[in-house]
Order: sequence, then C-alpha cells, then structure tokens
Amino acid sequence: MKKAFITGINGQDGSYLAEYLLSLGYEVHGIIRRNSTSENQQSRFTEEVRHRLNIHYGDMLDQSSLQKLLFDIQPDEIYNLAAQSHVRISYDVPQFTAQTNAIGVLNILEAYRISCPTARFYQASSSEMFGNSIDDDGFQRETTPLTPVSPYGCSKVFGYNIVKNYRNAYKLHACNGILFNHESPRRGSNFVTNKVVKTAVEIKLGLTDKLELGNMDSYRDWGHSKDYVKAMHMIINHDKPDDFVVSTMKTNSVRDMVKYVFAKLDLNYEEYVTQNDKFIRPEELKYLKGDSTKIRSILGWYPEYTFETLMDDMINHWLEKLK
Ligand code: G4F
Repeated sequence: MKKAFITGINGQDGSYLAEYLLSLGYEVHGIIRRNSTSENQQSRFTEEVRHRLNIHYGDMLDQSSLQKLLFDIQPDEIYNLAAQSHVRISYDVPQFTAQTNAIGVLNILEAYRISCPTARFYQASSSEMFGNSIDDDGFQRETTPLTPVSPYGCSKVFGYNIVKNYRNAYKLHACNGILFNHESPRRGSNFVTNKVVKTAVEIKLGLTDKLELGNMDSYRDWGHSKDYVKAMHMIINHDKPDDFVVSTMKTNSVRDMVKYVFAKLDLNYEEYVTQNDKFIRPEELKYLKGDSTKIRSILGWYPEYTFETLMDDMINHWLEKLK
C-alpha cells in the first residue's frame, strides 16, 4: 500500500486529492493546524472519509513538526498544497503569505530532504506566477517569464524556484504543477466563481437581492478541481521529476462567467450586480490562458469538465443546498 502525505488536506484540492488517493488504495496522511473550532478542521470530508484518513497536527511554519511526521510516516508521495491561497487577501497579510507560501515550502523541502529523501514531492505552483506575461500567441506555458503582480504571486515564485533548486542540487524527485484557476462546489465562497454562483442562487431563491464584485473584465482559465488533482497524481508519478502547466486552454472573463450563471437561473445579471471598490486589487492580473500541451502529450492528461459543466456542477450544488 502506497503512503501519501498531504499538506492543506482540508482545502478544496486536498480533500479531492485525499478521496482520489483513497480510491486508488493509498494510506493517506495529512496535517491540519490547531484551531479553536475543531469542527471546521475537516469540514470538507464526510464522516466515512474522515475515518479512513490519518490526520496529524502540523504547520508549514514549524519545520520540526514536518520533519518528525515525515520521519515517522515515511511517505512515498508528498503533496504540498498548503498555502494562504487568496490573492487579494495577500495584500492584507503579505508577510504571513510569504512565510507560509515561500518559507513554508523551504521548511517542508528541508524536512523531506532530511527525513525521507527517496520519496517523491509535488509542489502546488500557480498561474498567478505569470503575472501579466503573455506569449505572442495569447497563452502562458512552462517557458513564459514569471512576472508576478501580487504578494501571493511573488511568494509562489519562490516556492516554484526552490523546488527546482532542491531537485537539481540534491537529486530529489521534486516537481511543480503550474495550475491555472480550478474551482468546484468546495471552493471557498470568497473566490469569485463560488461567490457569484452562491449569490446568484440566493437571488433566485429570494434570499438576497444584490451581488457586489470587483473587476469584471479580467480573464481566467477555469477548470474543475477534480480533474486537476488527477493531474497532480500523474505529475508525481511520471518517471522524471519535471514541471507541467495544467489548464483547460480556454479563457473567459469574470463578466462572461457572471452572465452564464445568471442566465442559467433565468436572471438578468445587470439588474443585480454592482461594482464595489473594496474588491478591486491594488494590481490586477488581467488575463490567463494556459497552454497544457506538455502534460497532454507526455502524460495523457485531459480535463473532463468544460467551463459550462463546471459552472453547472456549482449551480446544482447551491440549488440543492439552499432550497
Ligand atoms: O477567484 P479569484 O479570487 O482568483 P485568483 O485571484 O485568480 O486566484 C486563484 O487562482 C490562482 C491561479 O491563477 C491561484 F493560485 C489562487 O490561489 C486562487 O486559487 O479572482 C479571479 C478574478 C480576479 O481577476 C479578481 O479581481 O476575479 C476578479 N474578481 C472580481 N470580483 C473577484 C471579485 N475576485 C474575488 N475573489 N472576489 C470578487 O468579488
């Protein structure tokens, strides 16, 4: 039985990945931080899944806890998904973001190098690292320059580079997935897709009458988290440690997404949506469209969900939950 160790196991991706690895027969371990309301610590899991997981207390800022756990568990695969993952909030807590997303990666790499160097390591790198770099054909890919435009993006560039450095310097099987935006019903409701879908359903059900957003003219390449955790597993299991872009190769604006969701609910978005400056970022990443030809051709990964089926899944979830 293979053993996996997941940081950020209770997040959107961590929870789908844990369920996927359990379905493949893995023994799954993960860390959570101490929190005063322990009920929230495993809130994305059903009781049944919770009983099959091995959950430990740990923290990305506490290298000793990571080192001891990795030494005791001796995992075959380590997935580093823990992060302060909200781009706008990274302006409110820039130092915490950098500590967790940059120094945190160094902490777990050191723990891995010292405690279980024959394991394989996956780092959750992000398309936010590209900032406003776009290749001439309108895509971002593995070779596109990294010019981040947020404290979050800057912290992720450090994580990405230190993984490559440790791979080369210490001959570790350490790889990066450069994932474009990926969503699901489990997405936090302060990210734009789930905020829009949840509020639109509330409007449909008469529970609220307005939706305040920031910039509606930025473009994102949105896929489904369920597809993307399968890509993580393929990347870590490739015989050569390498870095791969994971994306749908399609882009839509926030406005396109809002229009689609409201129209699905037979609503005209213009009657309900207004702009509130508090959701505008000091610097915006305007356009993302990922070229995932490399992972498609080398590893055979393809997304099953489209933008439309992703949004439909989220709409159905909230209709079911709120009605
Ligand atoms: O949903 P978002 O907050 O996602 P963002 O900033 O693209 O970051 C996500 O994707 C990254 C991958 O590229 C990840 F690394 C990161 O961890 C996270 O998962 O915002 C998407 C777009 C932005 O342009 C934002 O300005 O939506 C715009 N937006 C407009 N109104 C809003 C809102 N975003 C949020 N969160 N809330 C709004 O009211």
